[in-house]
Amino acid sequence: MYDDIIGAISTPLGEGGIAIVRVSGEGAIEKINKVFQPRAPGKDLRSRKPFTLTLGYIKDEEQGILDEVLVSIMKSPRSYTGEEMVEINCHGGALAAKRCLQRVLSLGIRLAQPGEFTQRAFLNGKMDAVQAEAVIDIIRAKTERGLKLALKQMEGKNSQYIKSLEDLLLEANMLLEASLDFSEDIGDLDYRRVRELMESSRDGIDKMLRAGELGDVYKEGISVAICGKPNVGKSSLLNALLRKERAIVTDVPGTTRDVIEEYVNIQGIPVKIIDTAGIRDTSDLVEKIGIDKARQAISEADLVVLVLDVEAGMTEEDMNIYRSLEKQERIILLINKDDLMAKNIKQKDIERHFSSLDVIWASTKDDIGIQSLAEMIEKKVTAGLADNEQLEFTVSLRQKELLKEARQYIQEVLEALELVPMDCLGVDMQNALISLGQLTGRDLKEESIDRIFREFCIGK
Ligand SMILES: Nc1nc2c(ncn2[C@@H]2O[C@H](COP(=O)(O)OP(=O)(O)OP(=O)(O)O)[C@@H](O)[C@H]2O)c(=O)[nH]1
Ligand SMILES: [Mg+2]
Repeated sequence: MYDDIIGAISTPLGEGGIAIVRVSGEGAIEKINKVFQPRAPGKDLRSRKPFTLTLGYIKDEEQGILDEVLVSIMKSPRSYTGEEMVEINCHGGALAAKRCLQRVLSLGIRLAQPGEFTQRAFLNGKMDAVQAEAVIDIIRAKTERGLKLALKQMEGKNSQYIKSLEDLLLEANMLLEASLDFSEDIGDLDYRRVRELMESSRDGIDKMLRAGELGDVYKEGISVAICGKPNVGKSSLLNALLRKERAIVTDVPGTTRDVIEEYVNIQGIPVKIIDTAGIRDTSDLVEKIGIDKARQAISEADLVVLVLDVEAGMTEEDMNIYRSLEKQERIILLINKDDLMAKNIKQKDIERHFSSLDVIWASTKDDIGIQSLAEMIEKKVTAGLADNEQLEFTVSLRQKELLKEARQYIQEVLEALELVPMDCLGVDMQNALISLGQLTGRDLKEESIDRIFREFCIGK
């Protein structure tokens, strides 16, 4: 437990109905009570039950009213941080909340550092490190799906799974140690059993890493670049995906000059859609710069939608653009303007030139193929990642590093199992257990703890 009391505004700054000033630490109620005047007589904060709300006023230095507030109190250990807590609901708006906070700080309460409330929750055993990291993911979630994953992590789904992997290792370790200490009594080590245990913990780690990659898609999102020659309907496609007229659309080839980026939720995935300038040979300086930027954006995108125009037909320009694209597996071919009568691209042309690509026939004008494109994008980025056991995790970079580390140690034990003396196996075994322990935070060093919470905002 800490011996000082911390306070901060936990709601975003700016105009709003209310803001919350959060205070945590032993003696917080006593402190806040000094500047609180209940509206109904006798409702002194010290005499109130935990989890009750009290209406009243925060008083300024001259005993005048600073703000009308609603105060909730919580007692240790039943609070977010595990400590005694007070939450003051004051009026929102840049000034009102700040003045309330200043009054609180004038009582000798220290301004909380970023993430300090959650850090205290962690150090007081209210949550483990994996759960604490989930708090950041919850705050930053961009889609429903991302939020759901983060909530699962916070409930302890990852932690339980890691615990089950640890149990496998612990059992293997126990067998190793027992055979070292009491080899006369229990006979030879059951290598097969140790191998089995270690392999299933390694496979469990792999599963978690794979599921984590899928989780990343929903958490971090992906980028999709739309490319093609001028006038095929790239900007129209951007607008259709966004369902708003974001980019200028005209029948003049070379309309889009700059790279346009917009975010949209596609099947629960946060997707950055990038509309680019039509690629062609040109002497126009501005257009040339736009085309260079287009090429850059296309090379960096996770997926690329190559747009063709069914009326304009397939030209050398299209083929050149296609040939300049790297990594076939990230390309989706979209044949646009399929509403038009003039079909100058045929199914057999596609089969001949683009047999390896996923193809969508579309009309941005009639809203045909747009939903198929959304589904195709989801399918492509989740292919091979989806786990049939429905293990859904988000795995932070820190967790990923530790999982890989643990996996490496396990692998070393497995490779050496029957070849080296048993007491040499113990070190790698211990290291694997330490790596897993650091995941949930049990064996976490102080600097790693600080690193986790530095990412938070003040007030969380
Ligand atoms: N009939 C029909 N016309 C379309 C369709 N999609 C786009 N167009 C028309 O095609 C023309 C070009 O559309 P844009 O979206 O500006 O094309 P672009 O690929 O962004 O063109 P640049 O920015 O010049 O490279 C416009 O006149 C659109 O109205 C479609 O599905 N059907
Ligand atoms: Mg355009």
